[in-house]
Amino acid sequence: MINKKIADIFQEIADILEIQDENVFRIRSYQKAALTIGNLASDLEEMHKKNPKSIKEISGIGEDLYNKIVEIIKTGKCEMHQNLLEHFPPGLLDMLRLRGIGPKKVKLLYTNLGVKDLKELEKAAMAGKVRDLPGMGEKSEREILKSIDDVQRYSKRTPLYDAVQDADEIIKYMKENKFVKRIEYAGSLRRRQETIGDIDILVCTSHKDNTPKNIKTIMDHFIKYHYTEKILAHGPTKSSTILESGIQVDLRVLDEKTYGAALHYFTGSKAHNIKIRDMAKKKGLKVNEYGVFKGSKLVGGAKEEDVFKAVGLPYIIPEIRNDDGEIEAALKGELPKSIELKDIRGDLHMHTNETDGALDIDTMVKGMYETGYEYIAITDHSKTSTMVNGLNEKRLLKQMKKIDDLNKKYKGIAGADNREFHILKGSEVDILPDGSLDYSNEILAQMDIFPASVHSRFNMSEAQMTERIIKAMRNPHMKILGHPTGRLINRREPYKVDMEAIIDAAIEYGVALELNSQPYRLDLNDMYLRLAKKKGAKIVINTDAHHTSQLAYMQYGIYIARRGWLEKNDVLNTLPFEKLFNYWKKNGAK
Ligand code: DGT
Ligand code: CA
Ligand code: CA
Ligand code: ZN
Repeated sequence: MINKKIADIFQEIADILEIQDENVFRIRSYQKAALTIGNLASDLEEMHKKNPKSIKEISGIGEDLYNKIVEIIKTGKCEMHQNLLEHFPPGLLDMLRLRGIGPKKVKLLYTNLGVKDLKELEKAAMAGKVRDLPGMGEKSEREILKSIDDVQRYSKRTPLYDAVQDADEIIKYMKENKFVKRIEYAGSLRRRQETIGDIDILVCTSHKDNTPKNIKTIMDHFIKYHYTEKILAHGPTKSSTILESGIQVDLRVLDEKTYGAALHYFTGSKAHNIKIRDMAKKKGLKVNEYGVFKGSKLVGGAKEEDVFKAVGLPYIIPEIRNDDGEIEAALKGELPKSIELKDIRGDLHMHTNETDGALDIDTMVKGMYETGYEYIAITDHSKTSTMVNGLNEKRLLKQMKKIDDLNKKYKGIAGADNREFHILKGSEVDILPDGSLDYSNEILAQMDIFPASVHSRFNMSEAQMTERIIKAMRNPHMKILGHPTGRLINRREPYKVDMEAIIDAAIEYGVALELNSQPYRLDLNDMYLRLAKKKGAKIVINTDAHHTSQLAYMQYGIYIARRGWLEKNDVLNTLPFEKLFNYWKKNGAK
């Protein structure tokens, strides 16, 4: 229907006129026309064909608007609209797509900050420049950043966590087809990269079922998936769609006889594949997505291991297939013995509804107990974080008392099933801009453990930020640096900090670096984790849970830890309770 197009053009005219501060009545007439046409039941093109006069009878459509409607029906364009666009930064209109941003706010942002598009606005908001404008504040600044992220979803890479939700759901749905013998994801998703370009799904059928007719039923089932927004390709063995969430899904169907070779190939990374292929060539073999070949004879490929075996390598986990040393390490027999979820014995960072968590302490502790951990730490925000109702000393001490009671209670429970369960007293203590911690040493000394984190003044210079954090690490009570770079995936850049210097200081002062498992943090990232390990720093993997449902985020921390080549020994919360505290006694501040 042409109505939508006409309504959109009129709305855009109204928006531009409003940003340009034109006559209010003129603006309103375009706005009203856009609204009316948008809600019109009959098609304007049809009306024009049958009885053009009937268009003029629509309320609010005078001679001038009528002519424009006819112009758009005939030419697809409106000259006045085109003229307006020519003298107008086009990015300003994108800003109108943000929640809570109308033409008035766009004008405010444009005239005061000179921002001409979403990118410049994002930069200004991240630098904290938006909050000081009249009618804005910290909250609207945050809202703008969040909204920019939403708008850009289509063009941006999807965070791992979001892609996994989509992929798991579609896999569950695909299993309804009886020819699907095995189904799993490949590509960057299987390698657990922190963001995903598109989802690659591989379906394996038995050899007997691998007929064009059967495969067609799989493909037809796939494109009928309820959350499909667009079908990009619908082929005999490969189809691609875009889901409502905006992410693309590529699905391929394979025969069990060569499934392993395909799984290896489509897991990538591309650079890893190329190196494997070249190694095979040197051995007189050919490796590709169809199998391992000697001449034209298929000599392997049912299992992924066949590919590695063919080139004389042990199995390499997907998370490190990035051609940044894994093949060399495998040749030397020096692959990491990668950490696994079951190695984790405790979680040392979580919040309750005393600050910004969703649940009370009893519920959080109960959820934690049920995970089977040996120890947990309650770490609500400290007093300077007033926006999240950070605990002053009085409330903190009261919470500590409550933890004493809970420990007594759980000792009873733990006694029954003969397991250890320790609830530790802590806080997520703000590292203040001057590098001091948000409670006195006297208070800090009463805590068992606490991550200390930067939550304010992100815009310091690199030297200042590095100095700030290192000064905090010199505090003899500090044992964990929380989310060390402060980044939020797709939403907020890390603050500027010399991470190598931080890692060195962490080793010197016996401070562990946190791997925060919140899906949009994953902070430290894989690259820094690998550097930290190489230098000899210790890591703690925490969930920073604000709800019991977030305890499951530990898995995401583990994915990233594996990508960072971490082993059990690199991660302190794989230690039993006594050993953990002995470690800190021995390696604590000097
Ligand atoms: P993404 O989707 O951008 O997050 O990253 P990937 O790694 O999932 O890349 P994608 O979806 O383009 O392709 C999936 C895998 O297929 C990739 O990891 C390796 C393999 N692959 C794709 N193109 C090539 C190629 O030209 N050569 C080789 N050797 N492998 C390729
Ligand atoms: Ca992909
Ligand atoms: Ca793909
Ligand atoms: Zn925090």
